Amino acid sequence: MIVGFTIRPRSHSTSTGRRATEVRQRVWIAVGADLTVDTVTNRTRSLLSALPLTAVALILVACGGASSSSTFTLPKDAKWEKQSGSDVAVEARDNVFVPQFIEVKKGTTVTFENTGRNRHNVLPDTEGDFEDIPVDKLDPGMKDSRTFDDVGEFGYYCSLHGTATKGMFGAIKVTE
Ligand SMILES: [Cu+2]
Repeated sequence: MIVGFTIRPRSHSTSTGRRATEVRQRVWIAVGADLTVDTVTNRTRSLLSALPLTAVALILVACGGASSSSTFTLPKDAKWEKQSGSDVAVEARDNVFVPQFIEVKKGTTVTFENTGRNRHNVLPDTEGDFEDIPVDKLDPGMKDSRTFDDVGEFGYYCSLHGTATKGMFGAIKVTE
């Protein structure tokens, strides 16, 4: 259930000595337990006021876990191509990514460069795995980079010339 309550801090003086106007903060917290506002004791109240931060932390942990467990199924006969260095390049040609399936170390920056004549973009298979590179940032001759700090396998594709599994697509395997 959802519990809403109001924190009303005691009036206090500001550094200029004027009385600060009372600030009302309304905090809504979703809790599993069947709490009602009447049963919220002072102690529970202070516990609850600490909750939003905890909730945010938990959400962040959950998101981090999701991206690091990303996997990608290599097409039959395809292999990961190991790349060395902290900066590696992937060309967006007409209409294929080269090299298509790369393996890099955590923290590597991958630069996508449009060396073709067509417009291309780079979209992760799983939204949010890394930030999209939109078409207007990857016109012919342009390049844009993304840094991969999480271990996992991140598939991507150009939505103009492919899908996550066909045509203009590729993947980046990030290892420790
Ligand atoms: Cu394309």
